[in-house]
Amino acid sequence: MAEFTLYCFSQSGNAYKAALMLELCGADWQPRRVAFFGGETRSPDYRALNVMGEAPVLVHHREDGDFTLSQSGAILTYLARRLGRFGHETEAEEFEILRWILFDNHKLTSYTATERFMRHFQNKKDDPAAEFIYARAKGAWKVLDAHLAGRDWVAADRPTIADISLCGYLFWPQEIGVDWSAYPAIDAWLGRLKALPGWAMPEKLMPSGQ
Ligand SMILES: N[C@@H](CCC(=O)N[C@@H](CS)C(=O)NCC(=O)O)C(=O)O
Repeated sequence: MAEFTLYCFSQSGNAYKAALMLELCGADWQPRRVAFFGGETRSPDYRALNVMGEAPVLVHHREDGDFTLSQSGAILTYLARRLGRFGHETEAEEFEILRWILFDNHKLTSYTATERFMRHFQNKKDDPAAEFIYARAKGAWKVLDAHLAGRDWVAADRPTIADISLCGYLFWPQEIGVDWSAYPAIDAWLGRLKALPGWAMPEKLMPSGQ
């Protein structure tokens, strides 16, 4: 058995954050497909694994027993500590990383993922709610673009789990309805992420949840 099992599916940018981290670290891990579109996250068995009913869930098979964790931000923080990669070196960096992971979870990923779900999976582009959420996502992209102008990485002089969190949905520009040339700093930063050894698209790392 691999050291880590990740409950995931390829359409999930949140699961991708954890899968990408594992892959970039060269960790010994295996995906466990979540049949998301078949409703698995609503099943009693899944709720017993994660009361929040969400993917991803990481299981670390440790000598002292299995350690189970959900929430991509918590998973990334745990993996950075355990694997010694993409974490902070100073207290200032620790809180800069936390600040951006919180912004990502509250604003950037949440609006981007919801907007993509309505646009791409439900074809609800003209729905007023979808328009509102799209505007909120664009606002978050503008914040990230402004922050990245003149710097290579989000929270330090090297890639950290803040970068890995924020990029979760951004390699699907068509599905989220954006042309990154309008956000040049994000465009360049996504190029730097793609150049990291071990980088791969979500579909290469995880099975489909369809
Ligand atoms: N903040 C959570 C969000 C996780 C999340 O929303 N996952 C989606 C799949 S991308 C999910 O399982 N949603 C099920 C639901 O909301 O009922 C994280 O970062 O892990």
